Amino acid sequence: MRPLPFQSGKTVTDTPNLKASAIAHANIAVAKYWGKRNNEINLPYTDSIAFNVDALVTETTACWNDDDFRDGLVINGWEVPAQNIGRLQRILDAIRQKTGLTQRCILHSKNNFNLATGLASSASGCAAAALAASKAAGLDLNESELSSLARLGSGSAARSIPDGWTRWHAGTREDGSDSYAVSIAPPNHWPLHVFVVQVSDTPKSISSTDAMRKCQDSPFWQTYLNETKDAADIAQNAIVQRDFAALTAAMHHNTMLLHALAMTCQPPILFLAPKSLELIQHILRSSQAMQVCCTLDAGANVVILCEEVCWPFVKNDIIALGLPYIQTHIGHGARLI
Ligand code: 2P0
Repeated sequence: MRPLPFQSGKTVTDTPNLKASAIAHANIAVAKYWGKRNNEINLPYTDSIAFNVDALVTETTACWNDDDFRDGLVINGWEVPAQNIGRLQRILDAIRQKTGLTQRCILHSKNNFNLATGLASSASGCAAAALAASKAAGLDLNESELSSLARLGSGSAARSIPDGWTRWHAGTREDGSDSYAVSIAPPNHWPLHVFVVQVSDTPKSISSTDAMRKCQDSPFWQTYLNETKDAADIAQNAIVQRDFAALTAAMHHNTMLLHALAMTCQPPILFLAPKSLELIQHILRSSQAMQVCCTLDAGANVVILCEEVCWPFVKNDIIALGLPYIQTHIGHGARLI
């Protein structure tokens, strides 16, 4: 990456028209999305369930203009090389196709958390980009259309569009028009505390996209698919009924299935770090006595959910391990600012 200014020397403030800004939150899956029936437009095999994380935010300004000869992305003040913006390109191309716009789009994005450490920065990034760029292009998409648009950039971004707890319907159509996320409960439905524990700040050694592809060659792939086919229904019931024991069982089983599957790839994919395991062991022990559970996505960082009365104990466990953390709540969906 190289520093600003962008190649034309212009900043987005030079072209005030066709401009909009949006924010979106990262989301963490309770029932995971893992494996694609279509790699080009990110269509999953199974439905997934997630919650938005209030404290993990991407803010993006999109500006369409005639001055740049190609689309561009600037993250936290650094220009991303053109060859690395393929995900966003799919979103922007879809907007051009819908609107007939011929202009290029420059996106300026700010994350308040580390990129590519398994904390779903591509989800919040693509969701904020889809909302800002479509609005700036004059489109007024409904929630499911926006969720589908965000999905083109990164599958999990579909779930950062709706509010609170979300379900991404895998859909069955080839064109993906029925593959989008909806809210199953607002953020205040269940006042749980969320701890995002930073076990590692080093980028992942493999992207989720590549890891998913490799997992389909594991000897346990079919077993994984069979075992997870009802995971979204089970997780949704637990959330709707605010049944913490059921949520714990669903989340722990789904997390371990994914990580066990990854370990059975050749060569093995190990997302966990020693500190992740240490913290998981603490949480598994604690979960026998209080309402606390945890999950990891495709990285070493651990995300913990607990009931209001438990958070001081959970916090002490994390502090005892000397790990940095963010304490937060279930977050809202993407919105214009
Ligand atoms: C999830 N993950 O449900 C699962 C669990 C990681 C582990 O969705 O290839 O970055 O861009 O569609 O969305 C991460 O996958 O992958 C992810 P692409 P994405 O949250």
